[in-house]
Parts: sequence; structure tokens; C-alpha cells
Amino acid sequence: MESATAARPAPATPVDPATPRTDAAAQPQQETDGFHLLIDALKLNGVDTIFGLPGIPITDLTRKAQAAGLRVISFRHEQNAGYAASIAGFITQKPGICLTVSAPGFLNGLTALANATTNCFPMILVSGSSEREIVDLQQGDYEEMDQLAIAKPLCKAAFRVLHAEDIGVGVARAIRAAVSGRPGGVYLDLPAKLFPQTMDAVAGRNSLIEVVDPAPKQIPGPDAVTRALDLLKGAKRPLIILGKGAAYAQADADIRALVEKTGIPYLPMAMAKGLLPDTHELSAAAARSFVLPEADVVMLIGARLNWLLSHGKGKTWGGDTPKAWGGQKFIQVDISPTEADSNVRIDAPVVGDIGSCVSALLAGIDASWPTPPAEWMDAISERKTRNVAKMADTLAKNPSPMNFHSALNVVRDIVKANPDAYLVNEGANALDFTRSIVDMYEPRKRLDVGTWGVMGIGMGYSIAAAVVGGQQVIAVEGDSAFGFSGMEVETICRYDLPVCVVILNNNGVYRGDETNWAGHVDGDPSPLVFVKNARYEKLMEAFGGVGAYVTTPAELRKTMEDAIRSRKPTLINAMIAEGAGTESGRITSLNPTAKKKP
Ligand code: ADP
Ligand code: TZD
Repeated sequence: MESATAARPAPATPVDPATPRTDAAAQPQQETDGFHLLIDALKLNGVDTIFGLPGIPITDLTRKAQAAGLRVISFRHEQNAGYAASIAGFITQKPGICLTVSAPGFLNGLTALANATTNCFPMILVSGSSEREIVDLQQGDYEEMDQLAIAKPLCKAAFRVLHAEDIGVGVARAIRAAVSGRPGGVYLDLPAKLFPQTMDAVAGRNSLIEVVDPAPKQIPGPDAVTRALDLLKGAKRPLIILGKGAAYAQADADIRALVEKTGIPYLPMAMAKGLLPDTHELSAAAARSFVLPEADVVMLIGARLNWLLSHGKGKTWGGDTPKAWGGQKFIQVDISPTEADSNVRIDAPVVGDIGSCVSALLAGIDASWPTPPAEWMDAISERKTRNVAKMADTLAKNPSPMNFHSALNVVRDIVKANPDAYLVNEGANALDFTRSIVDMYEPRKRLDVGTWGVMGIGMGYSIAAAVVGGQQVIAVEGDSAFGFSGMEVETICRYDLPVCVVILNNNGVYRGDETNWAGHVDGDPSPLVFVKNARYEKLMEAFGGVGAYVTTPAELRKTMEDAIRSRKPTLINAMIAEGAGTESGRITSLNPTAKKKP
């Protein structure tokens, strides 16, 4: 299913008549400039797409990049361009590039850069900036801001290039910083004056660096591997947890072999769903609340013991009190040597890239490897069967109006029939229910709110997945979540991307039946509710896409099938019960005032 638009061919030759060609060999006396050196440096390093938004001082850069054969995806808000760049980094292992103007544009992109760093996605935020001399004396330049200083604490590395001859080094350093070791966000500051600077074209070309081995393998120590294998081998109730680091690593076959050769049940974190198909017999996802407290040895592969795993302790893990250790021993496979012991003791850290670590672990697993005790496997299987049956009952119901389950039962079928489609997902209940109801079958296809639980990734992730992944995208969105990036449906229409947005519309944040606590019937609406029965589908229609308003699972199914068949930009406004959903979805307990009504 190759997208015609996603695979749009680059023009064969640069078509920018106003500027000299950079092919210095053909015209040896020629000069090049900052614009072209930047474009050439990116191209030399395999960058083929830029996500951004034009304006001073990078307007010409967007035009010239497009003329030089780069795909330039122009957004309506930099935050969405930034999210697009970051998820392109996750999907491709190449740093996603986001290009913005100075101060406000930079700040709009910065949230996405910080989010990329938090999620370990490789991304480079390239922002134009104002005159250094004026900025540093705080004399009030157009869009004045000390961007480098502001970016530094929010990303993995930040660089500024002042001279055209240093562009090659700047780009190379940014690429290495983004993808080596633990991937993350990098900021590259390019002052306006840099772009028109000229230099001899041959010297310019020679100043560029094609980065060799940007993400070098990091081989784990043999003793660390042996320590981990010994611990795992002695386990009575072993468990593997796969995180999005494992998905990112693209070591899919080896990870599957590790699970299957050891026979150890595994839990996928949200964005690791599909690394092995969710229907795999060793998936313990349907018995999560049983396996976490019961396991005696847990091997984490590319997953942190952060809030998403209750910090490895407390009741979730069988601890007696909210902070008590549950008694598990942990093996942690991770590229970051400082990740171990961040929450609980890690008995066997295996530090290295996941590909190298998993292949080293596999080398130590032979036919004599003991299968996990039948007692453990049977107990898991019994819980799974029970929970799956319970879920099947709930999914089979057809209430009117629709609820999350009856709507998501349709999405579940559609994803099963289209396993190569990307599933973008945000919201609270819309997120939690989709994660547990919709099975994934292929790696790196589920893209969601990640480590921060951030709203706003929806349309940016969808656009990037369609552009760099070249596949159909299905975005399941809470109505609140959609609002954060909704204007990008114009971008989806403009580039004619195969994106089907499904809004699970319950008229508000979490749910739509809240009233003003002051009790005034004629007062402002509750902070948690929106215009009732809002017609989001008209937004898509406004830009030439297909809009649909649906109230039943059958209508939802038909419109989703049509969207996928036609590959047209589509927005389905799926009305669900106003009272469906709980506050903050499954993380109500993190809400300090949830239980206190005035
Ligand atoms: P999840 O949210 O799915 O649990 P996290 O984002 O918490 O996953 O954890 C991802 C982990 O994967 C991070 O600790 C990161 O250092 C690690 N990681 C990312 N890429 C690699 C890689 N190629 N090799 C090894 N570890 C990696
Ligand atoms: N702002 C940002 C950037 N991220 C956030 N996570 C929030 C606010 C708080 N928040 C959540 O954590 S979920 C959510 C918000 C505002 C929206 C929930 O409503 P929804 O989904 O309509 O998207 P459901 O399905 O109705 O719960």
C-alpha cells in the first residue's frame, strides 16, 4: 500500500533560478551560501523531509530546500511540525527535522523538542534567530530571544552556527547528538545573518561532513550478559517488558526470538504493541494486573521504571504500601548507563544498544534453556482467558448512544484488517480504551501520547506517519485531544494524505456532562465541557476532505472502510455517550483534587 503522495518523487534537478548551482565541479569559480550549505549538509546526511513553517529568516530556506528536492511539509503551527519531526525520528531512526522562525516560532517548536527528548526520539529543531549583537545587548530586535540558552535545558544538546564554513560541522554534531546513545532532541540555532554568507563553492562542499556511523553499536559487557542470563534462568515466574526503546531499535526478529526461545511471557508498553503481534500466545497484556505483582524476575527491554510502570514498586508490584518494593529482581536492557537504579535496585543492568544486547542474550540461550514453570504459565493463561472473555462480552454490546467500547470494537476490526496502517492515539479515555481494545500486529505502528501523556501529538504524528511511513493512518482522538492540533486537517488535505481521523466525541474533556460547580444554571459552562454536538467533520469538509457524522457502530464501520479504500483525508465525528468516560481515564489516582468537591 504505497501512498502516491508520500512517495512523491523529487525534481531531478534544482529549479531555483535565482541562486547559483551548488555543483561546484561544473562551475569551479562559483560561490555558495549559507542557505545552500545547510540544504547540502542535510541532503548529504540522508535527510529527505523537513517539517516546518516559513517566515523571517527561513522563508527562502523552505523554498530553496523544496527546489533542491527535499520534501518540505509546511504546517499551520510549529508545535505540530515539531511533533511530526519527532515521530518521523522514532519511525526511521534518522533525526526528524523541524524548521521554525525565531522567538515565538522557536518556542512553539520547543514543546515538541522537549517531548522528543523525554521520549528518546531523535529530532533536530532548526530555528532561525535574530541578530546576535542586538539580542545580546537586549536592544529589542524583531523576534528577539536568546534561543540557545532557552533550548539548552530542554534538549540533549544545543548548537549555534555563526559562520557558513561551520554549517557542516554544526549539522554533523546535531545529527550525532540526536541519534547516538539514548536518542533525543537537539537544537540548532541559525542566526539570520548566516544564510546569505557566501564562500567558495568548492571550499563549501569540502566543509560538509557526511556522518559516518551516527549511532554506533554499543556492545554490552560479556559479564553483564551472563549475570542477566543467570538471573533469568533461575526465575520461577519470569516476565519480559518491552518498551518503546525496543520498538525504536528495529531489532524485531531478535526480540521475537528471545521471547519465543525462552518462552517467557511478555508485556508490551503502549508504543511497543505490535513489536510481536498482540495476539501472540506469550503476550500477558490481558493479565497485566496479575503478572506485575506475581513475577519474580522482570527483564525490561527499552522501558523505564517511570510512572507508567508505577516506579517498579508499590501495590502494582505487590508491595504492601504505595512505596514498598514488591520483591522482584530486575534485569534492565538499556543504552543509558545511568537509567539503572533510578527507581528500584536493578540486579542485572545490561548496557548497550538493544540490537547488540538482545543478540548477545540470544547467543547464551540454547536448547537446554528451561521453559518457565507450567504453574506460572497456566495461571497467566487462566487470567487471560477470563479477561478476554469479559472483554468480548463488553465489546459485543451495542448500546445507544455508542460508548467507547462499541466504537472501538469497530476500530479493532479495521486495524485487524489493515495491520500495516498506523494508529495514532490521544485523549484520556480515548487513549486508555484504544490501547487495551485495539490489537496491533506490526512494530512501530502505534504512535501515542508517550512518556508525558501529552495532548496535541495527533495531527502532527498522523502527517509524519503518512509522509515518512507511506501507509494509511488512523487517528483515534478524544474530542479535547483533537482540538490541540485540529487546524492541521488543512495540512492533511493540502498534501492529500491518507489520514482517517476518528473523533470519539463525548462533548468535553474526559466526559461532557459536567456542570458549573457554582451551581448557576445561567453561568459559564463547566471548564471541562465543550459546545454540545460540535460538528468537527465540517472542519475537514472545509478543506476538501471527507467529513462524516456517525452515531452507530455500523455507520462508523462503513465510513472507516470508505476512508481506507479511498485513501482520502477523512474526519469521522463519532458521537458517543456524554457520560462515557472517567476523569483522567485510568490515571484518576494521580489527580490531587479528583475526589474533593467544594
Ligand atoms: P516506555 O514508555 O515504552 O516504557 P521508555 O521511553 O520509558 O519506554 O523507555 C525507553 C528506553 O529505551 C529509554 O530508557 C532509552 O534509553 C532506551 N533506548 C532507546 N533506544 C535504545 C536503543 N537503541 N538501545 C537501547 N536502549 C534504547
Ligand atoms: N494539556 C496537555 C498538553 N496535555 C495534557 N495531558 C493535558 C492538557 C490534560 N489532559 C489529559 O491528560 S487528557 C485530556 C487533557 C486535557 C483530554 C481528555 O479529553 P478527550 O478524551 O476528549 O481528549 P476522553 O476520551 O473524553 O477522555
